[in-house]
Amino acid sequence: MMPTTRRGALLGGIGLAASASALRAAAAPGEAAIVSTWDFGAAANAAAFQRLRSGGSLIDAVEAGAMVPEADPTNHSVGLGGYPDRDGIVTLDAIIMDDAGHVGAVAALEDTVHAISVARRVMERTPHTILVGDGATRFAREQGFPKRNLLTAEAKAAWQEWLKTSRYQPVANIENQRTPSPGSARDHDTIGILARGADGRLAGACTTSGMAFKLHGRVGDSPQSGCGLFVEAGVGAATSTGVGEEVTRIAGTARVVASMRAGLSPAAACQEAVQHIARLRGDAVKDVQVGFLALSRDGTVGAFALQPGFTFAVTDASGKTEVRPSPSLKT
Ligand code: SD4
Repeated sequence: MMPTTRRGALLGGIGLAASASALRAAAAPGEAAIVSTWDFGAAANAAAFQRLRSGGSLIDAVEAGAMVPEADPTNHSVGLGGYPDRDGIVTLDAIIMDDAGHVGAVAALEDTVHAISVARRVMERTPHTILVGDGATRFAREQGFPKRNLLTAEAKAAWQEWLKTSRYQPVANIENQRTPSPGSARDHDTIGILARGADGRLAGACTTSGMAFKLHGRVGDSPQSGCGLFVEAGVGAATSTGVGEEVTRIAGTARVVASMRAGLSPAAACQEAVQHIARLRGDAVKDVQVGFLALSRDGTVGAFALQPGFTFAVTDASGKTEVRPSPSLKT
C-alpha cells in the first residue's frame, strides 16, 4: 500500500518512470490511477492507461492522454479543429507538470497540433517554464513539430457565423455538447488529466484552445502553473476547466492543492475553491461554469463545480473507467 510517510518516502530514490508494473503491483483497484475532465476524458484516460501499461512514465501517460483530444477535429477547443479567436486564428495553451518541480508550458501557440508535446519540450529542453506566442510557435518549428493549419472548415464556418453578432458569451458545460450548430459557440473543451502511480507519485497535463472567439493574445488559466494545473509531491494534484479568468484570479489549482495539504479531501478542497469564487464574484459568475478536479497521493478523487453539468472520467488501477457527475454549488 501507500507509504505512510510523506515527502521523504515519496521522493526518495523514486524516478519519474512510475510505470504500470508499479501500478499493478500495489494500487488497489478502487484507487484512481488516471482522472480527467469531462466525458471525453474517458478516451484520453484509455490512451494514458495504455501508455502506462506499456511501461511509460506518468509524464508519458498524461501527454498521451492529452494528445487524444488535440488530434480530434470534432473537438472544438483542443488542438486541431479548435475554435479560433475573434481574428480567426486558432491559438493553443498547454501545460505539463510532474511532482518534482518539472514544468513546461506554451501559451498562444499557433499552427501546431500537439501543444502538450511542445510544452513537454519546454520542460525538458529549455531552462524556462513557459513560452508564448511567436516564440512558442518558433520553438515548435525548431523542435521539428510540423506546421499545420488548425482552422478546420467547420470551425471557420462557426467563426464566420459568430462574426454576425460578435457577441462573446461563454456557454456553461459546452464541453459535453458534441453536435453544435455552426456559431453556437461550442467554445471550450479543455482537458485536464492527472495520473498517479501506485507509489503515490503524480503528474498532470492540461491543454486547450481556450475560449472561442477570445481576443487575440488572450491566455487562459490552463497553461499557468497553479491555475489550470498544479501537482505537489506527497499531497496531490488538481486541474480546472471552465472560464479561465475566474480560475486565474484565485490561482485556483494552487489553492485546491494547498487545501489538500492542510488536510481537506480532494472533494472538499475543490468545493472550497468554488465557494471562494462564488463569494468573491457574486453575480458575475451566476451563469459561469468553473470546475475543479483533484486527485490525492493516495488515489482519492474529488471534484466540484459552480454549475451542474461538469463531469469527469476516472480510471482505476485495473483499467476500469467510469464517467461521474460532479457535485456543484448550484443545483
Ligand atoms: C480557458 N479554462 O481557456 C479554459 C477553457 C476551458 O473547458 O476550460 N474549457 O479559459
